Amino acid sequence: MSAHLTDLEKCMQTMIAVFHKYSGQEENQNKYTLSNKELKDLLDKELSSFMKGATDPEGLKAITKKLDINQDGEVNFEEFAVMLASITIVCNEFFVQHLKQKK
Ligand SMILES: [Ca+2]
Ligand SMILES: [Ca+2]
Repeated sequence: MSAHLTDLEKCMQTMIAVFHKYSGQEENQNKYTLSNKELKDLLDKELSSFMKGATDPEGLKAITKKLDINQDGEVNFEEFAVMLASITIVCNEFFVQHLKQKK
């Protein structure tokens, strides 16, 4: 099946797979949301270049607070997707700036 997916479809599949890989790490906890610890692990391992220095305890607290739209203390997939979208938008802005400078 995955052989027929486009790059963008694969990207979405990866987002979902990565989220669930970390959201289910803690046994006896909610398998479908990220706790603080699971979020830290995910950011450290999967977004290490983009999140440099952001995962110290204070930085992480600030990130979680911002992400936790429904304020249940955990990050669900919807909240995670919003975070990825925000980071991607910032990356695109850098990319466009870079292209404009090239002219
Ligand atoms: Ca969890
Ligand atoms: Ca939440």
